[in-house]
Amino acid sequence: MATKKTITNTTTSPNSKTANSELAGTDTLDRGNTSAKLDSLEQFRSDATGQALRTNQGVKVADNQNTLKVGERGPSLLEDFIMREKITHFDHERIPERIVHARGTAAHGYFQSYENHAPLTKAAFLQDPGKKTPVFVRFSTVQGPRGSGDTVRDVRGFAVKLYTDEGNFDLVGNNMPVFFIQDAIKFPDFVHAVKPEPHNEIPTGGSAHDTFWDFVSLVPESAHMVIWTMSDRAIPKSLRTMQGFGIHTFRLINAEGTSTFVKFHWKPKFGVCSLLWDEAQKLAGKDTDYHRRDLWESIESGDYPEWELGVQIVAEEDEHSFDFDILDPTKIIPEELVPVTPLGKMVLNRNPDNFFAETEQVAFCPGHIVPGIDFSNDPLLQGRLFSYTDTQISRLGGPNFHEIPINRPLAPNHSGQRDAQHRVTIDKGRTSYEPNSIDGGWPKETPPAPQDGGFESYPERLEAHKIRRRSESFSDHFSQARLFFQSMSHHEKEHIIAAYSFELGKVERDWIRARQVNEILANIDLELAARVAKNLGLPVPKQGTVPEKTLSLKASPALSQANLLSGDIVSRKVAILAADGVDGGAIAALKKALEAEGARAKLLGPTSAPITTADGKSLVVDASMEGMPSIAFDAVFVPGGAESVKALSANGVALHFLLEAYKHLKAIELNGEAGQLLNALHLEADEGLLLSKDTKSFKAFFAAIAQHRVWAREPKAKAVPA
Ligand code: HDD
Repeated sequence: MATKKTITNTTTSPNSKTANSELAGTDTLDRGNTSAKLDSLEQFRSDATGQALRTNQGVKVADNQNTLKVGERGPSLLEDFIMREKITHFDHERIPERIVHARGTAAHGYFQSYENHAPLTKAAFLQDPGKKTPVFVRFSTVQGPRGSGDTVRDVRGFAVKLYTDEGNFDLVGNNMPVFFIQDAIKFPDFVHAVKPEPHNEIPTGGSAHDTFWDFVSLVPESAHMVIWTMSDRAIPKSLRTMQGFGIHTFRLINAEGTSTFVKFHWKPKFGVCSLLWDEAQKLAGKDTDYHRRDLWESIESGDYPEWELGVQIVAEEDEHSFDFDILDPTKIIPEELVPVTPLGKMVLNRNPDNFFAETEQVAFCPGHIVPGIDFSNDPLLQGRLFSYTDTQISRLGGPNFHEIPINRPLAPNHSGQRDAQHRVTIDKGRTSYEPNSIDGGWPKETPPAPQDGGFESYPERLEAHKIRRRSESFSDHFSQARLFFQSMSHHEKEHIIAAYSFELGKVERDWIRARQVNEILANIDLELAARVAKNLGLPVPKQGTVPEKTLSLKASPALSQANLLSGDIVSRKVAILAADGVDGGAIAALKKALEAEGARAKLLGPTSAPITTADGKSLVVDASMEGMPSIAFDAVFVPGGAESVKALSANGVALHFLLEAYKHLKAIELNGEAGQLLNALHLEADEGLLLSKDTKSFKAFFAAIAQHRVWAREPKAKAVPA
């Protein structure tokens, strides 16, 4: 007994102060408001509240501290079934991570149709505007392992599972509308090239390495997708500020059996915007979970991420009326040619209860469709239909992964399929075959809609030779990459040039750099090729190697993020920098104005200790300036108050905070005496660095925040060492 007492005393109750501060300490950027955070953490423990600790066989455990031993100091006994069960289970806690898209985060929500889309599709979830169809959405990066950073330069997965009344429909897309390859047989080659190199498993979470650039410079069909990954789209500000795309052309089928080709689009309510490369790199170190945390916190605080689902519709008879093939997954249909028709909205309003059970075990498959939706012959999609179920068999340990709660359809499933590893259902009765006469023939086939809703494939008529060949209509690899580049705003073009220069600068082999510049970039755009060549010290190419095809469209404004902002400041985060002697009235006025716009403020002090205002009031700060760096905010406000401003002028952390926000082109307002900080910072006011005398109106400040960045400042800000 004596031994047990000693050891029990050294363990820490999960509700003790030490345990609580350890939990709070895992939060790299946000150490403010610990008790509120812990309250919200408690809900995730509730299922064991008031329950005895038991073994998996239901036996109550009397001692969870000590192995069964021969005497207090003797060897442990093999008969200790409690210890062995615990360790055995622990030893097998990990399952294989996804070969791609391993790093992810997810949320629950619903989809609601705007109206009855019966003329387009018989899919029930697109018919009744009153119906809320549950969804589970998993966002991911592609290259890095499960523990890699959120803000790396990469494609983001955007996988949506809709639990419709007619079965699960998975729309397994990305935040970019095209893909690297045209045929699924090239997927393992592409993935082997982009993944960390096999000899030293470097780099984690990025594509700036030889094998990736070797492959893409040899495979021109990747040119269009690679320019998207070199653009700001590959460093989204948040998961809720990304567009999503189904990429492939699909079919929608109505009750009369009419088929229409469609491309799926998700448009975010919060607008489309990105990090700057310097921010993305810093965040990858300072807060690996930056996107995960933002999604989680936005849902907890009621800023529900929302997207509009739309489709580009192409009638069957127009299949061949474009200067590209609509079956080619490396091509977009420009929105200027076929606008997006809105179908409904998706809202994410609930965080998962358990990461492993839901986010890790969810199994998506592009082959999960419902009546009213069908595939096209896109050869990439056709291959995907096989790969996803196959991968779950090793990842989730067998073919019964559809029984895991997060994968279960809401619609009942009586398939006659039986047994196999991890079978959970206790199938009753004696028949597991069809037809049968013992169970009255049940379960029976269902005739297709419009009567009863059995799935029927679109009876497309096909007549051709069995061959391994790529269609000639898939052979133009550069026109749309050029269209993309030429549709960018000035700053977006500059970022693309910088990204190619950065990535290729990390490539060790000269011939790979040169091939990418001469055989890929020069065929996209000569200015792009010349600028990158110059940055790499390579000869500037005079012309491309492939004759340029003239497209009917010169630019597509819908491709530029500059045209995709939300126009408001809802859920934007503003840092207020203050020290003792601050003008408390200015803080209150700003907070009130931000609240009215749906934006958020955090008060940051020199340390985490409360500060005292000029009129003697004590203010609790949300964090210290070091604890929550400027990269976690959209804008900065410095209130007046002579003493506070004097203290900030002499505080290196505060000055760095402001310089970094300036460098990252954020809106900054210096109020009252805080205007004096301009001298200490050696900066000049501009359209987003504002000086204000009073707090009557924050109109100019909020307008600058709504612009997301002060782009005009970018050339100047590059010279600022922050
Ligand atoms: Fe894939 C996962 C998206 C081509 C094979 N893919 C995966 C996920 C997304 C995509 C978002 C993560 C799903 C989740 O969150 O669990 N993949 C795409 C898109 C593609 C694409 C948009 C092209 C348009 N994928 C693709 C091809 C193949 C695969 C051509 C194989 C032939 N993808 C897989 C996979 C994964 C996967 C190996 C890994 C884990 C999983 O499926 O469940 O089967």
